[in-house]
Order: sequence, then C-alpha cells, then structure tokens
Amino acid sequence: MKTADTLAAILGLVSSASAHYTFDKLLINDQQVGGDSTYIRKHTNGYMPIKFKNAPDGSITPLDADFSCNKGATGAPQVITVKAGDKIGLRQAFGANGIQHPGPSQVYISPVTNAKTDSGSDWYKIHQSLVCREGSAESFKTNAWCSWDENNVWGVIPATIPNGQYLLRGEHIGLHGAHDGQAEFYTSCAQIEVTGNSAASIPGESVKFPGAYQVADAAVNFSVWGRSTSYPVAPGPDVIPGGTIRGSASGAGGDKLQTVPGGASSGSGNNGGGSNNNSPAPSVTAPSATASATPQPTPSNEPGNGNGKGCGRSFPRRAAVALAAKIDAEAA
Ligand SMILES: [Cu+2]
Repeated sequence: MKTADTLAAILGLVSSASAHYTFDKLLINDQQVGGDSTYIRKHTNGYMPIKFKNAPDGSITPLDADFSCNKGATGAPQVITVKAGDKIGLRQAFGANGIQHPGPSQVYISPVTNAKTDSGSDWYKIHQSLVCREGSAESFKTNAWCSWDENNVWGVIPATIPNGQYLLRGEHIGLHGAHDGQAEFYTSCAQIEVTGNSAASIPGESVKFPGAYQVADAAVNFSVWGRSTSYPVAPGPDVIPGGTIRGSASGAGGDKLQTVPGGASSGSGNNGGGSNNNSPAPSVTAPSATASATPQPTPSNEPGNGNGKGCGRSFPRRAAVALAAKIDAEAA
C-alpha cells in the first residue's frame, strides 16, 4: 500500500474514532420522552468505551460485573410504559453527534421485578442491527453499517414477551480496533414496563452480562481493514422470536427490518407492528444475518490502532504520517 493510501486509512480511523459517546436520552417512536437520565440509568464511565484490551483508565472490560448497564450504573427515577411495536431508542448524550464507528448495535432486555432497583440477570436479545448498504470494502469501514451517523441505538418492543418490567440494554460495538482485540463497547440501560401483551414467557435463548461476550469471539475480533464486505457473525445470542433484525450481514436488501418468526404473539395478533403508525413495518422473512456467511478474507495490510489506547485521544496528523510511513516500511 502506498503511504498516501495508508495515511488516508489512518486518518479515516482517527477521524471516525474521534467522538466517543454514551446514551442518556430515551426516544419512543423517535420522540424524546423525559430529560437526561429520566429513564436511562446514569453510570460513571462518561463517554469512555469498554474494552477487553487497553481499556481507558477508569473504564471496565466486558468481563466486569458492571458490563450489564455500564460502570457504577444506578437506578433512574422513572420507568417508561411501552407496548409491542413501539420503537425505543437510546440517544447519545453530549450533543448526539452520531455514531461514527463501524459496527453492529444490539438491544437486550432482562425481566425484573422492579426496574428502578433490580440489576437484571437473564438477558434476551430483541434487536440486532447490522449492515444496511451493500457496497465496497471502503464503505464497510463507515456508512455501510446501519447505525453509522445515527444518534441512537434502537429496537422494537416485541409482541412475544410477557407484560411487566424490564431493563432494556442498548449497545453499540465499534469494530475499528477489533482486529487488534480492541473492539469498543458502548452501553446504557433503560427502565421499561411492557403492557398490552399476552405472552406467558420469553421465547429464545438468554445470556448473562458479563459472560455473553468472550475475548476470543469472532464477532468482536473482526477486521474492517481488509477486503471484507460482509459481517457473517453477530455478537452474543440469536435474536429471540418476535425480535427484529435490521439490515443483514452484507447489506444486501438494504435498510430493512425483519421480525424473527415464532413465539406466541400478543392479543393484537400480529408481529408487533400493528399498534403504532410510526413503527417500522415488520416482514415475516426469515433473517439472513448468518445465512450468507462467507469466510472473512485475510487483510493484507492493517493499520494499527493508533495510540494503542484505542480512539478518542489526540492523535495528531504528524503522528499519523509517521505511522503510515512505518507501516509501509514494514510492509515493503
Ligand atoms: Cu471510540
């Protein structure tokens, strides 16, 4: 690779990594409800990412007990009432400048007795966001991902879960450093109460946080810096029946939302989209996130992760130029 190309890649990495984020505002059907941290639990990790390796000073790893709702999370004052088909989003704090890290988003729920005080135990994935724009290896580093530049992580309340209180955990994983074991995890928990459903139990597989993600998982060691145009893996468990998958592994089919078949539906008798005009129209097509899996090509030239602490610290262009030259010298 020419130094200029390597430099472009590094600067792309740095700029795409310059804004860390966290989530503190709740959106219901794209409208904010409450203020900062009214329904979303405050934590003490600021906008710093959670990482397996080289976690920023003061942050945690995905193996830490606090990985469920982020470091030091404490109960929020209110619980929001929602129903099947509601689109629920966790919006960025600090100006909501958009997610500019390539990678998937997940939404999990854990049933609790008291959403203001309980910490959750069994977590079910109700939404998975993948790739929405089929394209090049270049766009796979940026806006091929559904969540690119969006200011919130969102999912849809399934019709297949019982009424009651839950913690709802939104998460985005930045993969720009994942080739070096430095995937970045951003997560916060909202407090919800589901009403109007008739399901007696939650379908599908549950996981624990910590525990759902391990350091060697393919989904969090995936390189976006090679020739890959597909993400044939997803972090954690399958989305439960009645949950939703946005996009696909390769982006083929575009930005579409698919409802995972199965599960007992609620009294309203559909897949969760019927009760709200604003909710995306679900389809009954089976998800294809893993169906089109292809082996990941071995990257020929991967830039390092800058300063070794991941992104978000100052990384002057001069240093990028020096690093680009060094990478090319080593590759030559
Ligand atoms: Cu970052």
